[in-house]
Amino acid sequence: MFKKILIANRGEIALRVIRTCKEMGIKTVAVYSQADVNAMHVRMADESVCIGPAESSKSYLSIPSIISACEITGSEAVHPGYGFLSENASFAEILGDHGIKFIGPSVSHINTMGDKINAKTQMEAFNVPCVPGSNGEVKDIDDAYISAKKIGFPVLLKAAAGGGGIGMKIVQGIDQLETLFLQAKSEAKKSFNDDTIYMEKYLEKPRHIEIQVFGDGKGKAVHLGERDCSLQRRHQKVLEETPSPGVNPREIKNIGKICANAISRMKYEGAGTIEFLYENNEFFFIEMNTRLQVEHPITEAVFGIDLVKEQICVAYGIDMSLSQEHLEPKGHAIECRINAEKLPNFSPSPGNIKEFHSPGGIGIRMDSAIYNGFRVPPYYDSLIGKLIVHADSRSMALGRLSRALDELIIDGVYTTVDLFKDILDQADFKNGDYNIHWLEQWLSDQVK
Ligand code: MV4
Repeated sequence: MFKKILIANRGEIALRVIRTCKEMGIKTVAVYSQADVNAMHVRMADESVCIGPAESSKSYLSIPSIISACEITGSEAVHPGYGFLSENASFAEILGDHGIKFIGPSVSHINTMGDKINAKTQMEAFNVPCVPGSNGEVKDIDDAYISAKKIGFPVLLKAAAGGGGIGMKIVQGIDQLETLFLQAKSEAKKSFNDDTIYMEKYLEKPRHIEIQVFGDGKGKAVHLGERDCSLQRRHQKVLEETPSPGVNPREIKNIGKICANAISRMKYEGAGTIEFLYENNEFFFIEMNTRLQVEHPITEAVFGIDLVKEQICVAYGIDMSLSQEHLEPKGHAIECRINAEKLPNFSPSPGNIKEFHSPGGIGIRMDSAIYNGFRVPPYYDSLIGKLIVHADSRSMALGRLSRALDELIIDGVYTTVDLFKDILDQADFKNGDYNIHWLEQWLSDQVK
């Protein structure tokens, strides 16, 4: 097994990875920016290396600094966590050139899935159902008219280099097509320095359902059910749950099998997430993420596994311990993302944590890197913790979550904790009756 792993991340996910490494007897190296000198991941790791100033671009995104940190410490592998360099193919490639193992999929899989058109083409080739669309780039306005006519309005223009909703344009009718196509192109150029645009049928009220997959890189692959990530605001997920209250287990088994087959045929290595929109009992592939996701703990809860341990094992070349016939989800899990943010605008609320008390008891997992006296820096994203509950049924999980939120104390910064108490009181949420627009609609009704 690896003797030493460097974690190229910060916050709760750095701790998450360090915990598994410790349990496996692997030494850990933390990297940190000058703003994170007192961060918990630095204290928890066996060694630590300062990799630059506060700004991410000069520290957590600095490939040369991280390579140097690996060489100085003799790290054999790097876990990238999520965000930062986790889906950066050049990073994975340069690590490889230095004889350091990137804990994640191959450079070519990261590249393929990073281009949303290639990702769709690849998935379609493996019989994964996709949103009807342009089958590739929409090159010019003539092309746009032809595709829109074939697909039928409303259509959605997306950037091939995109994801996260940047540069997306909903086109309701033919008279708006030219303007919005040119806008989409120029926004994509500005954001990604790549103005490649494609087109899809716009689905009006879908749920966002993602399937967790895992492969050994040699053709063995499994799926680990779904996560319903429909509750989001401005493309930031707020709460995730599994199983989805809107999809039945038989449908999940079907789509899961299709996903595992695709992962097997492409010889994908490690953890991945295949994202779908789900409407009128149908799944439509939109994107694949080649990283471990923020919300992976709800999958770990219902399957009783450690995804980071599995990642490390396949990265080292040990035979995958997961097998589909032994993977049966149990109960219900929900994650709340605790952000240092002030409502109603969700504006970042960095500052000093005066008091932090984590909830405990049966079925509670609190993943966080804050502590009493910790100063939440203003430079990074505002996630300061994740509260995950697991119980036998959805209604018991809701009761457990409500209890845990009451126990949780975070003083000194504004947080999203009270938002979850309000969401739990809504009949639609209790009934599992929501789609990707529900949260924003409800939030805007609140303000009125
Ligand atoms: C869509 C869609 C409707 N129809 N594609 C938003 C971000 C990007 N990852 C994909 N997104 C969407 N793609 C088609 N063909 C609606 C969205 C979308 C969305 C998707 C998932 C979760 C929340 C969302 C919020 C608004 C729009």
